[in-house]
Amino acid sequence: MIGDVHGCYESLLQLLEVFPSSAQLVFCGDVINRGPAIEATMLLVWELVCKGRAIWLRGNHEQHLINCLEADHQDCRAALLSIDTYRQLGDELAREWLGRLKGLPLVYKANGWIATHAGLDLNGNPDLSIRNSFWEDYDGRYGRVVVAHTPRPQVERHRHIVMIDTGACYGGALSAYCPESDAVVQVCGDHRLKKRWSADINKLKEVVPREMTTSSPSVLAKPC
Ligand SMILES: [Mn+2]
Repeated sequence: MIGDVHGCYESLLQLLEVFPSSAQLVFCGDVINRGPAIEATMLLVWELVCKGRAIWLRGNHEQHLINCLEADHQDCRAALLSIDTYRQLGDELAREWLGRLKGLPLVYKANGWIATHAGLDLNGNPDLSIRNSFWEDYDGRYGRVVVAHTPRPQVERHRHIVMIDTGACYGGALSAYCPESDAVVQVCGDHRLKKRWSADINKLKEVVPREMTTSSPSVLAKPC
């Protein structure tokens, strides 16, 4: 499980170097916005999805971009221009991503634990922005829930909830958490790293397909 990447491409590259190519990854949403290299980050994560190595869950930031791209009135122009991803990609490229973003799942279910961006509502449905009411009321009935969305100084393991976002784009770390082993791996957020994303982005554009052609993510249903 990997917390909010938020365009921190360098951090994600460093984190991925830690894992063997057989590692099965789940991005817990909010891959986009805020950070310095959003398109490169999206392409890198999408490449992993296409190879069957990763699941990219939808976060509130992906949902907001989808909503604004789909709404077809003047108010949304201003909303779109306030979205970092839209400003970095431009209108045409952002709209090219719409189909891929709309295909992102809201929840990932494994054996004894599930993952979603922020939490579950009272009916057990994923809510991409929920905070206190989930933390206070969730009784573990759907298993342990791994969430991101709310940055913490460190990964927090609570009785029924694990919070894995450590604010990579705010000067914190980018964290990965393995629910089976309870292990945490962290790298620095992008603000401390040398930038090499601009050279990588053209290479990524050439090799990353726009549509997902494999059906292999089902292998991720098995715990690692
Ligand atoms: Mn979020």
